[in-house]
Amino acid sequence: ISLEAAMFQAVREGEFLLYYQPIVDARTREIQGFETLMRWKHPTLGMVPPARFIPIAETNGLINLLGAWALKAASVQLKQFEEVAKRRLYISVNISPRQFRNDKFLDVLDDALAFSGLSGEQLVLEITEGTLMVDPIHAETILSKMALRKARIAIDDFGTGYSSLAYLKRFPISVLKIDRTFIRDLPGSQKDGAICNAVLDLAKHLDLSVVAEGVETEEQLHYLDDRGCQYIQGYLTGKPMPANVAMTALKEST
Ligand code: G
Ligand code: G
Ligand code: MN
Ligand code: NA
Repeated sequence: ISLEAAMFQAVREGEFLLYYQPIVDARTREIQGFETLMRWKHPTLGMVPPARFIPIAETNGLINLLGAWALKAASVQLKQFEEVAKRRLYISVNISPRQFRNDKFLDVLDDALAFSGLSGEQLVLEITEGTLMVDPIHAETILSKMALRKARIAIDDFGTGYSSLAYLKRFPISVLKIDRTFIRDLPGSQKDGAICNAVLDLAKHLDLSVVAEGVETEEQLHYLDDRGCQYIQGYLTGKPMPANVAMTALKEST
């Protein structure tokens, strides 16, 4: 059977899981929150990477079902993380273009918040520049409704999409996630360094938080910390991990 057909079966069989990657304070390395990353554990194919199944789900619409489940399950999971950590944390969830455009999206968001008891500020929704640019007028409406619920918006893969900086002025955005392609060759690459500095400077003046993605070395972390990047996400400070492993990481982080 095709991968697509297998996905419908996988939903019924409960083969989709959520992994969590720590987002840490660059200076203290204390875990501040987690990005939720979907995984598919197929009985014979093993772990199917999201790069293979998300585009299919985006095409056939299954992303709406999977995404609603992820948002709710991750919100509930965050409550358990907070019990272990005994402090406030946040959860970041990727929202695909099709989910963002879906009429039911705000209901899905309200349902996740009500069911989990999280407050809106504890939820970060990661969208790409492309998602915003498909239909900026519609995006503005949806984003302002999300802002009413206090959910925060992060621009994922910042700097890699086709967009204008004007949207940073127009839309209620809280977080920029610097794409890992700009981090990979730090600290050696002058060009990447200049881009990171420019993003950090822009964020500072617009009062946005910055998360550097794909940080794999101590040198990269120090370079970013020295330039005022407050939050780090990457293999250096934690790979995407199952919830039980994330709980152990939290116990060690607090
Ligand atoms: O975990 P990994 O780095 O393999 O993820 C690859 C890509 O899949 C990420 O860039 C991310 O945007 C996407 N992805 C992972 N989990 C989710 C999810 O729950 N929802 C959506 N829409 N995309 C996801
Ligand atoms: O597009 P998005 O930012 O949602 O993608 C996150 C993806 O980046 C996940 O698939 C995750 O597995 C991957 N990732 C997270 N940290 C690192 C890292 O330090 N290095 C690399 N190469 N990939 C990473
Ligand atoms: Mn992301
Ligand atoms: Na990203």
